[in-house]
Amino acid sequence: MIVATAGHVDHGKTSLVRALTGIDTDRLPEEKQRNLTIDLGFAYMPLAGGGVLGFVDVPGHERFIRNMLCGVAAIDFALLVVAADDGVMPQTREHLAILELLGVAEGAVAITKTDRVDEERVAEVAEEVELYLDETRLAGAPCFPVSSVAGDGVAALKAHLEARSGDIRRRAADGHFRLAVDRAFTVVGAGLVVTGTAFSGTVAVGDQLVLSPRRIPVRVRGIHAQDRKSERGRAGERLALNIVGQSLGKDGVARGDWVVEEDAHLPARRIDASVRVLADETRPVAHWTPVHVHLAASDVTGRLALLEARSLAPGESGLAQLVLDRPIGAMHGDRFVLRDTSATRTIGGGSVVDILPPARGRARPARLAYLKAVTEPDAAAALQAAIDSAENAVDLAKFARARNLTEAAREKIFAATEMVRLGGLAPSPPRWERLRASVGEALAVWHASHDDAVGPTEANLRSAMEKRVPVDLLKRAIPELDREGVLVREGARVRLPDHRPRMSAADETLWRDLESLLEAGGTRPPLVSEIAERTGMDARRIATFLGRAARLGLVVGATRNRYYLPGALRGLAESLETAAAGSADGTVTAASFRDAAGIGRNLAIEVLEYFDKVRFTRRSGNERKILRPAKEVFGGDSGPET
Ligand SMILES: Nc1nc2c(ncn2[C@@H]2O[C@H](COP(=O)(O)OP(=O)(O)O)[C@@H](O)[C@H]2O)c(=O)[nH]1
Ligand SMILES: [Mg+2]
Repeated sequence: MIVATAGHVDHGKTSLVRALTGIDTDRLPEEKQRNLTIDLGFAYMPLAGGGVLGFVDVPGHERFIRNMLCGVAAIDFALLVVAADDGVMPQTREHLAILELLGVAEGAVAITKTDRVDEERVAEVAEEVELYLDETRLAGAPCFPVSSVAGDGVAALKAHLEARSGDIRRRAADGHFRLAVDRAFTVVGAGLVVTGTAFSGTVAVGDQLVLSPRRIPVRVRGIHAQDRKSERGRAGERLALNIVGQSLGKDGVARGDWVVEEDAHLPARRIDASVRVLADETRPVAHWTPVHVHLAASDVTGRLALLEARSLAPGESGLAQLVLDRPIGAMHGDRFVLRDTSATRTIGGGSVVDILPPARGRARPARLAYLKAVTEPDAAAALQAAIDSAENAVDLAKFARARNLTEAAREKIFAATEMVRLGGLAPSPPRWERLRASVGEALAVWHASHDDAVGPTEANLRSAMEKRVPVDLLKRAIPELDREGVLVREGARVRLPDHRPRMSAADETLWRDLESLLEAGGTRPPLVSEIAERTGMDARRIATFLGRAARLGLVVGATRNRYYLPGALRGLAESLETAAAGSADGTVTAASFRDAAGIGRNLAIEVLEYFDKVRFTRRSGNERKILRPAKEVFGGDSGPET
């Protein structure tokens, strides 16, 4: 368990940590000289049960709130320190507000300096603190009167912390490993060491990680977990990682960086979040207000884009996008605090909802519906809600990445979700039904007005649909609709399964003549020019007609000058498969194909080039390899589009 102190400057936080652990956390010379905590201090207390209690001692002075924010970013337990003589002071309240914004729900109160006042005063301060706590998650936290000087009450507080460390549920170690760096220094003989709290996942010596957001690869050479040498570390622990990396400069790492698993490296400059304005702010917060965003150990400036209203009144919450001046590491569920740009006041805070917003339309109704759905903390429930409320479909990969879900976790959640999976896109079953029906309707309407054509292209189909479907959704839906028998794909076109294009009477007559010529030619059909010679017709007219016939799926144009009946081409493809089967390594040469097909060398080469073009085969040197079965490329009752 990690305990952080909180409270006004000079109220005895550092003294109390020393009384509990024997460690003076004010280690900087300036801190000693001024008798004032400036930066975070760390102390560890071994527990009887074998565990270790970690303490983060934070500065109370308002000038160093930035450091305080870094210290309390990922703690399990807050120790609110209030001096019995002073009572509640400005940073008592501000720290409490920050703990509340960060969602800290476990804690205790220490009323310090009891040696300076009488019992009545202690009770009075305890009551005052209790009132403030009442409106927070820390309501009802136990109160311990202590004197760090005389030692009174310290043992009782210590016993309470020991007891609590056993029953506070450890941060779940799922997700990819993420460590928020709060210090970096060089140790003689070891090299670079970074310290921080692990937000998620686990780490082991030897792991390859990246320093984010700059994406510098590093390797873990050694680990200290809760101040003890260890082979591994996990979420919720304070870790010191000895890291090495090729492109790791000496002063390459700073507070605010992350050390993460590659998959958790997702620097974000625009972060969608749910934001709450502190109730004691005096004015509403307007759209596009400049802010300091404190998230984990990072502190970055940016703007607050409100998504639901023009402003948020004190005490109000709403969806917003943090538009940052530089990218930071963040994941769904990370908490943050907002301060004003002169960094003198805490305005509010909130939690990250999504780190992969669309390039445009951040406040579109469909987007807001998605954000509202995925605000839900439970990933499975969030996904189901997002799919159920989606106008179209949910991008599964984006959902999973923004929530730092591992491969195993995502598959488990996906399997339990009611949805239709079209690759990475998932509409709800009812949405899928509607999409299927509207594709069917659009095709029927299209066929009715284009009865001489095979069917519309995807783009034609999309514009024919009453309600425009997103391009990527339609693209992924078509293969599935083909599988389900709703439509048939013919090259770039689609049609209803029972649709047969009709020809004009003139074309019908022409077709009867040409079809018999092509049929007679078999695997060696006559060239367009030869057909023209034989029939005495204009070559251009024949070429135009055959082009039309190709769109109807009656013929396939292997070149501009030669058209095959689909069956003839399928026959040639099967000959090629035979030739391939007969060779040791499954490849085909022009000669082996020529022999198997019984056609001339030049024609064989022409056909092979066509096969390459439609990706039935791939050429490398003198050989060709089959990429997919002939049945898949040339199967069905009409040939493919060329
Ligand atoms: N009499 C008395 N003085 C205390 C006690 N705790 C802290 N102090 C004094 O209060 C001053 C501030 O204490 P410190 O621990 O630095 O406060 P912090 O700023 O909250 O960390 C120091 O001079 C301490 O010696 C206490 O329990 N009794
Ligand atoms: Mg201090």
